[in-house]
Amino acid sequence: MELENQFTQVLGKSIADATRKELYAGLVTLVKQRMTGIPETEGKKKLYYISAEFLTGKQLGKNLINLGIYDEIDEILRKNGKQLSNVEDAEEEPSLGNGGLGRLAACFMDSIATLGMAGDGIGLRYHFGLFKQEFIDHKQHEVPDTWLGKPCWLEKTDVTFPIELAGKTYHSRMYNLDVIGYKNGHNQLHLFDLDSVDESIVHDGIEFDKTDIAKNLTLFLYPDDSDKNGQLLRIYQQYFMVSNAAQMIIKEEKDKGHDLHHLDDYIAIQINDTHPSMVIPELVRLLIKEGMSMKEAANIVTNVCAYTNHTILAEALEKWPMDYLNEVVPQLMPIIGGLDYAVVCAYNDNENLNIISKDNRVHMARIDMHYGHSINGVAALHTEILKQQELRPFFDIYPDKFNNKTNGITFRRWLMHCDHTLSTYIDQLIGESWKSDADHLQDLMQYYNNEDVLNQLDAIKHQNKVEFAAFIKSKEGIEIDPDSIFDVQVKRMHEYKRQQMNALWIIYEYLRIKNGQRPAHPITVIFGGKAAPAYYMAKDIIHLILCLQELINNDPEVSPWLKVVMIKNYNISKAEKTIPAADVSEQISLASKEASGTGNMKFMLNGAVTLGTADGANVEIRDLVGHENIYVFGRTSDEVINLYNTSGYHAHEYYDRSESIHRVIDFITGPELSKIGDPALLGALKDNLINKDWFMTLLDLESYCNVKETLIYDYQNREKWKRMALVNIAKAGFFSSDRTIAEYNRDIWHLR
Ligand code: 26Q
Repeated sequence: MELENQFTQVLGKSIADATRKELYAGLVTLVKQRMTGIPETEGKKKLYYISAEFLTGKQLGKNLINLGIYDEIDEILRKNGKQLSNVEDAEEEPSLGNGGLGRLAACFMDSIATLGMAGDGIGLRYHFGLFKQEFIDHKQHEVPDTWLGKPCWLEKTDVTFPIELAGKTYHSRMYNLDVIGYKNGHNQLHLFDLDSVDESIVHDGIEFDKTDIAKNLTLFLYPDDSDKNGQLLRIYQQYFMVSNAAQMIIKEEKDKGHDLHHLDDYIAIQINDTHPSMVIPELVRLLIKEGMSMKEAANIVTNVCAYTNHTILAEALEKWPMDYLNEVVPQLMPIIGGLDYAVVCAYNDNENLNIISKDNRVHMARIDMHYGHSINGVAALHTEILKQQELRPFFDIYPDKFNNKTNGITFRRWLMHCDHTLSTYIDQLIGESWKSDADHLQDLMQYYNNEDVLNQLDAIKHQNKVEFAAFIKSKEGIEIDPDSIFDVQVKRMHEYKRQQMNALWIIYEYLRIKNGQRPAHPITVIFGGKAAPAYYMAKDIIHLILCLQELINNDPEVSPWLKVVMIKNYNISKAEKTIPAADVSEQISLASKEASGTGNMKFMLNGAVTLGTADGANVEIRDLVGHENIYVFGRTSDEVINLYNTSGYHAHEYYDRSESIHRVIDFITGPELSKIGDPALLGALKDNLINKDWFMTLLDLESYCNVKETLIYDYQNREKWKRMALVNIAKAGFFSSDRTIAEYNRDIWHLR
């Protein structure tokens, strides 16, 4: 009753009379009031998680859950003829991340607060975040995502720091987002911006003048960096972020009366990939200004900073030309030069270790590895590859710095919120302790032979599929059958993730159905994901998928057995609707290329069965569920690495040798698809698959088709499938980000 009164009070009218927008605004106020009442977490030592991306997702539902009032608010709204999920839909989703790395940062913020650690996030307040994806003529188009509406969860503050960019001083502004943990903890996410940024300079989609820093600095996340001005803008953004971070941290420490000479007793900084790496020279610079020697400053910063690597893809390893840094951050260059000089002296000018390479580029990861005390990969296999291959020279000199931290996800959003029914049913079966100690999900194993429980889990999945089908009907205008297998591949579009392999399977299956060979069970293949604006091959893959969607869904001979759906503008809210409805989780990256994956964990937790390669965290999923509860195929990472080292893979040999691969590839430019799509784009894709195929699609295509056929056949064995689903849920506890964060703290941060 007390809560209902508070709600009515903030609304200023009765709940029954309020519109959806009013109810949303009222709940924002109510939640903020409640959060203010929770004291901010304090501790002797504080963590700062610096990241260019925080893909937080919508805040309302998560905050209600973490405050422990979700069910009560749900009930109050229901009583008044309203629906909480409907109110939640009124919130704009902040798109402050690309994908995995940004979402990981958001899950970590949730777990850090929940575990009662003092730990703030630091990032940027992008006005349009990542672009919003539209489809026109079966192609991706990018438009600005205007998420910064009112009411907003971000609180504007009076905090500002002077930031020097290209010799000019700008004044930043800090915005705060409250981070409330699950029934415990209160931290902040600090996002920095410039008041002068001008949204009106954006035109023709996401085009804008890249030279006017005062107006464009924080307009977008990772704007197209294929030209020089784009790259410079990235450097401006990165320095702006870390200079704010460093100044804020030093100010907080001084305010607390801490001795900067013992900074490493009081703070830890986690550097999320190399995007914030300039925080190292910036901190050294500021500590020298405080009167420290270069040597002492570098030592302290090394003890404070730790680096996480998220990828082995060469193109993602940042190496900025010295000229660019000289232009944007001249004040950092003497520091970076000094840090490099010490490395050159210590390691005898070993070119592989130098921060500044002979071609005058600054290797950002190398700054982190020399001047940080920890280097971690994000899954067991990934860390091994870093140690043995990609970062081998650094492992040789700093073996003790390397450690693994297998990624995790917050179960509050990825089960309690996205599948409330399943979550409540699990409570009934094993109690609620799994919500703060995820290993307890194992208790579900006692129901392995319990037909009632297996049927109930299956009924929940079916209901989720029915709701998802309605969602797809309303958003995409496509009718899909909840009794078909929902086979889902949702993630950023990238050649290494091999959405194109899934598309080739679709063609293969289409041709078989046309030939009278039907699959053992009807199947709906669901895609979702954005391509970087300048990544043509990824865009061509989207084009192929959209053309297949058009062709297949409109073919009455094929569509009862096979359908294709590409969800537009895939984001966190859409993930929350999609994942609980999935039967099959497609994790088919080329082995060795996906550092970890975190979508794979979300699907597992929601009772989908993985169809994947032995890559990233899939390996750990297999170890947990056992071979009989996962479908693994394809070459191993060792085999793939060997093929790269020996230049042993030639796609055209597969194309020439296998009649069925030949037919499938040729179909891309055949008459059926040429009528629908753009022959130039389809031709480019086909050409790439035959003559380049850098991520070895054709290498694994046959084994993929074979295992997928087995899977479809197995799906009919309902008892077997229901048990697989149960085992996947029960074994997912390891992938709680609470476990990951506890490990970061135990091995790296030592907060308490
Ligand atoms: C770098 C330089 C220039 C332009 C862009 C970038 C850039 C931007 C974003 C490089 C990388 C990213 C994002 C990487 C990312 O999301 N990696 C994913 O991180 C997840 C969390 O650890 C892993 O699970 C995924 O396997 C990994 O792909």
